[in-house]
Amino acid sequence: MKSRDMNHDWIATARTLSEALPYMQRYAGAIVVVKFGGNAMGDDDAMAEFARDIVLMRQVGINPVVVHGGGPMINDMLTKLGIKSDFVRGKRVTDKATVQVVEMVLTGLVNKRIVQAIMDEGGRAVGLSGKDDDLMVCEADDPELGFVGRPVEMNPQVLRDLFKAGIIPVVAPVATGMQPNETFNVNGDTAAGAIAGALKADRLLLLTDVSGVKDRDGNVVTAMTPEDVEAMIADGTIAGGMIPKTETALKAIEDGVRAVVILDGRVPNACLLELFTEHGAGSLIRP
Ligand code: X2W
Repeated sequence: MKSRDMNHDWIATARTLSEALPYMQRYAGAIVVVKFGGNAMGDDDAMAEFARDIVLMRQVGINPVVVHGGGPMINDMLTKLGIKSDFVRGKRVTDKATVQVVEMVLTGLVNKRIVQAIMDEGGRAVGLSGKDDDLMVCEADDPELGFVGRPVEMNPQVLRDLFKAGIIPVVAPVATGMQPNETFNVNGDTAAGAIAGALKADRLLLLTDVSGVKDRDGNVVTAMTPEDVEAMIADGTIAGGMIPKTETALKAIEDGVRAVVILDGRVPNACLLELFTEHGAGSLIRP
C-alpha cells in the first residue's frame, strides 16, 4: 500500500510547472551561456543543484554552454606550490609558472568537476578549453600582466556541433595564441562574454556572489539599457568588481548577445528563477 506525503504542496508543484510553459516555449532552441565563477561554486550540494538546473535547461530544448572560472581554486594550488600571485585591475599577473598551474587547475580539476556533476544529474557534458578546435585565440592583453589573454579570434563551430549532438559544452577559460605553443590565462567573465558574442547568444548569465547591480540607495536594479550602465559607470554608482562584469556585458551586447543578466549564483536554482519565472533574478541588461 502507498499513501501520499501530505506535507508537500503537490498542487503548487504542478502549477509551477504549468506556469513555466510560456518560458519554455520562448527559450526553445535558444543559446544560453552561463558563467559559473569560482566564488559561486560553493559546496558539493550547490554544485549538484547548479548541474541539475543546466540539465533541466537542456531537457526543455535550450542549448546551454557553461563557461567556468576557478580563481579561488587557482589560489589554493599556487599557495600549496609556494608561488606568489598578484592581481592588477581584477586580472591575475600570470608568468610562465603561473600559467601552467592555471591550465592544470582550470582544465583539469575544475572543468572535470563540473562535467562530472552534469553527468551525475543525467545530462551529457564534454569539457574543453579555448585551445580545443581553436575555440578562443588570444593576444597578450597587457605586457604588465604576462600571459593574460584578450580574445581576438573565436571559432565557435565546435560548440554548435556539440549542441546538435545534445551535449552540454563546459569551457575552461584558457586559450591558445597566434604563435605556436602559446597558452593564455583568460578572465572567466571575459571568456564567457567572448563565447556568448561569437554565438550571438540569446542570454548571457553571469553568476556571481552579489545580488546584482545596485543603485545609489543599494537597491538592485532589475532592468537597464547599455546607456544606463555607461552612465552608472561614469558617475561612480557602478564601482570595483562590478566594472569588469558590466563592461563584459556591454561588449557582449555590442557583439550581438540579446541580453545579459548579472545574478547571484548562491540563490537556490538561480538560473531557473531567471529563465522560467516572471520574478527573474539579478540585473538584466538589454538594449
Ligand atoms: C582568472 C581565471 C579564472 C577566473 C584567474 O587567474 O583567476 C585572470 O585573472 P573566477 O572564479 O571567475 O574569478 N584569470 C586573467 O576568472 O575565475
